[in-house]
Amino acid sequence: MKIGITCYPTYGGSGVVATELGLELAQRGHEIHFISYAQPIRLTELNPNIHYHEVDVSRYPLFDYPPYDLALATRMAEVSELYGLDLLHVHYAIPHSVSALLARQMLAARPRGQKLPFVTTLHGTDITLVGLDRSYLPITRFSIEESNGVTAISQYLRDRTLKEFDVKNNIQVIYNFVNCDMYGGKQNSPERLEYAPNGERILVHLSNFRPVKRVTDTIEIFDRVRKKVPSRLLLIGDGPDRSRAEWLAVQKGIHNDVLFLGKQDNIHDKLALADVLLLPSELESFGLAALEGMASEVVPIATRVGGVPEVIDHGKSGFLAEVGDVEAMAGYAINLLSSQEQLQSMGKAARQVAQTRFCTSKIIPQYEEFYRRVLERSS
Ligand code: GMT
Repeated sequence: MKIGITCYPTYGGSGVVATELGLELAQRGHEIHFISYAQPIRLTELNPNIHYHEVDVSRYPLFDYPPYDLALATRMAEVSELYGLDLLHVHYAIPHSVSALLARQMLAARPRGQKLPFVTTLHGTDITLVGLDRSYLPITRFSIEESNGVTAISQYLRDRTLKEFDVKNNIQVIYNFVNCDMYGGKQNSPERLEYAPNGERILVHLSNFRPVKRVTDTIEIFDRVRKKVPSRLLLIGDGPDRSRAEWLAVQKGIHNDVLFLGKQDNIHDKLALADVLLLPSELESFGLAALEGMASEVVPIATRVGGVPEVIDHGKSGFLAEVGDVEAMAGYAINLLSSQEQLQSMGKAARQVAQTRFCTSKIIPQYEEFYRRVLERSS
């Protein structure tokens, strides 16, 4: 199939999922065309089946808000016509789904009347936050209803979309996935010594440092853990709450053991160094970071929110606590990090879950099958 993929190219789970999906599909012989305003951060691999089309948003003094969604729709239609795309797959409803709808209409109105069905994948805040804003809700609902196929990355997100948007579509749950060959089990990498020179335990947090991630809770948890277990905290990513977290670490006098690594390309290498992953978010529709940790035998300690319980089985493949309960999360980490045996067996159980339920080999065929059904219905 020839598939156009649109996503936010910056640091964020939906862009990561979209890019990894494109890479996996390209490896399976599909022709993939990424259409976005910048090259997706994880699109580093060269592959003859992968094309990238940049959307140029022209600026004009009259435009206080340059109309990206219109430029995107135009590029989607143009690329689809030039390369004969079979369908578009947009990740994150706002505004991508609306642009895809416009592109479909533009092509249908041409003399040759090219069909361009589109699939929308809902990722989380497009529904739970942004989509519920009154200024976006009606158009988001409309573009979801107009989609030729809709998927959600967890049962939680599907149910919430049906309830709060009252859409009539069938929404299929296709879980996020991880490449279990790339994210591997533990090795005693010499790099670990660079971060933990005295054999300390390593905790890790990976996010876009937005308020919903509660990054300062990771500092609070780590502060408690560090008092009981010699350890260090690696923070991967960047975003609005980074300086608050840095300040808190300084105020607590633990900043020498809290390492802010910023945005990283090879997440799998860094995750493989850690023992425990902290994900104390206010809300996660899935929690991709937890899954990437699990595939790397890193035990996740997360909040019992949204779709996270669909990924982490409390007490078996990780631990869950209530939002803000830093005492409980620290307690789980201290117990786990104090027992090498439990740490190892739980790390292996976590990887086992990633392998059996969320591996690319399981999930990518579900997308292929979904596309086939959309194409059949639209032909
Ligand atoms: O809202 C965000 O955190 C951004 C969003 C994204 O586009 O990166 O994340 C959502 O999609 C991820 C990938 O499917 C999920 O793993 C995250 O749980 C989800 N975030 C939220 O629901 C808050």
